[in-house]
Amino acid sequence: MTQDNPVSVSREGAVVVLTMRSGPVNALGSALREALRAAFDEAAADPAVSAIVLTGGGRMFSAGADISEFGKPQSGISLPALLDRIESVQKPVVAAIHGNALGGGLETALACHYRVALPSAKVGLPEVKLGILPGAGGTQRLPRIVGPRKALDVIVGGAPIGAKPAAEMGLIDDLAPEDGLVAHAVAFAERVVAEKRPLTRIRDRDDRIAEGRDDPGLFDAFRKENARKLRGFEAPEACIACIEAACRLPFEQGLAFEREQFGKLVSGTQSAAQRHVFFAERQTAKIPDVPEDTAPRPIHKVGVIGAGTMGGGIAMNFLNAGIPVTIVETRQDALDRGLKTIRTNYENTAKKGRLKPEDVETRMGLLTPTLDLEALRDCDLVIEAVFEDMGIKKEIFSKLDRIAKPGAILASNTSYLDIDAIAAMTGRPGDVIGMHFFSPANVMRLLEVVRGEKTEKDVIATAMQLGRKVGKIAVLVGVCHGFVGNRMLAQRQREANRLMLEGVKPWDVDRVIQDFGLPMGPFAMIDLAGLDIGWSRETNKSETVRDLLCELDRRGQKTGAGFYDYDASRKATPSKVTEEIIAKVSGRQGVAQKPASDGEILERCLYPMVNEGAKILEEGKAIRASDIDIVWINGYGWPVYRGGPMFWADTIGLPKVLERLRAYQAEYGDDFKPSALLERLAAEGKGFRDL
Ligand code: TC6
Repeated sequence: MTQDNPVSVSREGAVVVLTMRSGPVNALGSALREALRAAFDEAAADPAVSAIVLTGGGRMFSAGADISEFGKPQSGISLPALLDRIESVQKPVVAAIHGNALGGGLETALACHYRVALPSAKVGLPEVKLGILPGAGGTQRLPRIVGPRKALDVIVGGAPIGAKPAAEMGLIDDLAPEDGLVAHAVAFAERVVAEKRPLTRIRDRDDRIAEGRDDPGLFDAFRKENARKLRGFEAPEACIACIEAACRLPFEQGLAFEREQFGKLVSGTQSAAQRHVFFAERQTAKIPDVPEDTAPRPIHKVGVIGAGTMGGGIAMNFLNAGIPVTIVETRQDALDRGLKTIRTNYENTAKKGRLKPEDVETRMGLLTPTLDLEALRDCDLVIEAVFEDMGIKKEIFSKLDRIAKPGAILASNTSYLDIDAIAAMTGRPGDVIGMHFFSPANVMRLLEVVRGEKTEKDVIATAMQLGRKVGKIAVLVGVCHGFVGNRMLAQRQREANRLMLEGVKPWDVDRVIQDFGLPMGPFAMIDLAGLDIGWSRETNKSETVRDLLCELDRRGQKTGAGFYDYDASRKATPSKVTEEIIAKVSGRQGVAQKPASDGEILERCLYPMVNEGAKILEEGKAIRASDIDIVWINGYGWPVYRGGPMFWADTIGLPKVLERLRAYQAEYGDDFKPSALLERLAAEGKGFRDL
């Protein structure tokens, strides 16, 4: 075998050990599949070989099919054909699993006659998250070992499971000691040979699928239970149908059904979108002028200024990761309230069984509350999370400049304000950065890391890595009003308001946006956040719908009414009062009343966002279009199956987006003026993907 053969072969007595060695995750690309076929053929044909152990070199067994090959012409043996070959070998084949066996990786292990794993290993079928299904027999083999009910959880849920619970389900035959996987698997294989055990093929089993035949209602029950979570996604239903088929059809016919379903999904837009998101998430970590080996500054202690909803949520991220936090407030009652909220959050998580009761105390024990800003002097990172007032922020940063130790990173959680102006208040602007968390900050995955003009590279590297360490997806953005997420959101809000004044009901705008796949529409979102953010009775001009709603104390969900009326369980119903207010304001402003189709509502709300995204790229405020997609998916609930606003625009085709923007520009003016980048890409027949 040549040196770069992705399968290495060794012998332990009469047992052959095949080790996959391909890239960081042993993705089953065409070269590895071909090499496995050759190695299995050779070992099967060699009379001196009694059994075969298949294992992975490096960090894991295998992360599955090579995702980058999907949507391209296939070369070499297909994965299903390879697995047929492995299953038909007339000698025991034992998979020896460490790290991960995911997707096609686990399907490969399921085609082996036995599976041995380290207790620390994880197995799973996460294909559904890529908008596809386990298309190499996984939907047919898994239910035959674990039963259809568990198979639904594993395949439709997509979350990996530990080797121990997998062993309890019968998915793993034997657990090996952490330091002796291959030796254990070889001994296992030798025992199978010595005992002359018949070769078990999962395809031949049908005891476990009886559960699905006896209780066919279990599939509909599962559909109903998960309807909300699965709304809009195509792959989960296809997965369920395949598992149903496994219970109903002979193995070969079930496989054929699975192939057909897989083919439809893999060539569809949803899967393309979800694969785009997989790679886009990983891209965010790559910053062209900040080399990957840039040494981050050590962060042993974090300071948070402000114990309100934001500050408390931010602090929890670090406490959860075991990093001590000093939290500062200006008044004792506000500090007490903030601490109580954090404790209650932890206690509620513990009640749900997601946190050990003793961990509540461990985490609270890492938190030091204080009214004294000077207490931040030993912090390696200080995050300011007070309300959005430039004057106050400037004052805090000039104080921090005096208090914080040299080298400490000074961050602001501002959602809109100019980081450079804040940094200018210090004598160390290179240490200043924006860390914009999204509310609730302990839950939302997005972190916009805002790079100021003078921010040092190692400060950027530290913020990005720390974000990932505390479980966030960190995206680097530049200084501009609202950064990436809120800057684009403002476009949608402006157009939603315009539609409203033209007589389109807020609930119709919300319905269209929600049907598109976002968790809620613009008006429901304002009701949730509170209409009075940035509004006060003193400065009220009674000119806008919001002013008038606030005057009536309709400040959103928290007051039981906003654009909608809310009952005690916060269920929203359309409001006549709101309708009257809208009619009054639009009458006063002389806005012509004009109905809009659902299609127009969608275009007018979302195309200006895409256009703004293009301006953000033009100005270099985001590194790449896919970073914008990640912001919208993780910060605002943009449906993953639509791949983010920029990917979505590509699927529509930029010439069409451009043409509609121009049409709206003719009617409504320059709010719809297409960006130069959009014009250029459309003219060149390109998309954001080509940047
Ligand atoms: C399938 O199997 C379908 C079967 C049916 C067929 C008929 N392919 O995530 P990391 C890359 S579908 C190609 O940073 P970690 C990744 O992009 C597949 N590339 O590492 C990154 O590249 P970069 C079902 C892949 O340790 C590098 O490897 N399987 C694949 O944080 C390192 O990855 C899955 O959905 C792949 N399958 O996490 C599992 N996987 O360095 C997908 C990774 O150029 N993978 N890469 O940026 C994962 O969830 C994670 O990679 C992990 C390791 C948990 C395995």
